[in-house]
Amino acid sequence: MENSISLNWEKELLPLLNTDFVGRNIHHHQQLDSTNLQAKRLANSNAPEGCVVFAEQQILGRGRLGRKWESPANDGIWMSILLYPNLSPDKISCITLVAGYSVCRAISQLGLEAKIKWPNDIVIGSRKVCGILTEMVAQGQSNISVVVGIGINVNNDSFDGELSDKACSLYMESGKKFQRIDIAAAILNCFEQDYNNFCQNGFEAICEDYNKHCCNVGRQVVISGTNGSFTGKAINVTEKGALLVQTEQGETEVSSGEVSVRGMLGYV
Ligand code: BT5
Repeated sequence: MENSISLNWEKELLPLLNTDFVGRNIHHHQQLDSTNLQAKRLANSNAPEGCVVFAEQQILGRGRLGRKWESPANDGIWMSILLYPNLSPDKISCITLVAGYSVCRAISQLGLEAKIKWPNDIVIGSRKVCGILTEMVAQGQSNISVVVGIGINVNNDSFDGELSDKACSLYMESGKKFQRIDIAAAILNCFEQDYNNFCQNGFEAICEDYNKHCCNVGRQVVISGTNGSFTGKAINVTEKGALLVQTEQGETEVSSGEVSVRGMLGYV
């Protein structure tokens, strides 16, 4: 079993990376408010692109729309990647999808059947194992930094309260405890590949494979956004990263901003 307190993340993680820039600069903390907040602070001090912030525990772990992300000590990977993309704002929202795809690929390499729940969750079966929160920081007129926050439950034994039937960990799904550093390295390696591919060739470069890994495709879904909710059948995720939904009124494209998607009968 790993002794997470004594792990020297920088020393152990670097040899596992095959990246050029992602994870080449590592900040590891025992406790933070939120790795996303810390990465934003680093953006303001011009930290290098690809630097990654890890925390053993987050006190103010955040989800979208002010929701809370449970980040107990030592059981999960709570990390944020800092990027300085040279992309238009509509493309920047696809970075969440790219990161979800990378996490899904990395978990699949462990032999577990992870799926992407568009736009920002990774599930195993019908439970959430990972959530992604991408945030933008504007610096001046033209400089934009993006922080990709990834929370993945690794060695948790169980979850309480509202998460008890909604969340899972890699351990709960496989019966195996994992070295978090190996999983973090696999995610960062996949992410750099996918992110470079996306920046050079657009979301269309991964779209077909993304759809194969997306659990919403072909299902009845409830879409909830700031303007209320509607139901329909998810047809696919388009080359622009939107969810194409068949409703009684016809087809509509839902963009990945602040929407939540649920199944008709439950979370997936
Ligand atoms: C997310 O939001 O799923 C984005 C989560 C991002 C977390 C990472 S950890 C590193 C970085 N630093 C941060 O502060 N955040 C990022 P959303 O789609 O809004 O889902 C939030 C919902 O997921 C909550 O309302 C709960 O229902 C559920 N949830 C909370 N903690 C969970 C956990 N540990 N595992 C599974 N589900 C959880």
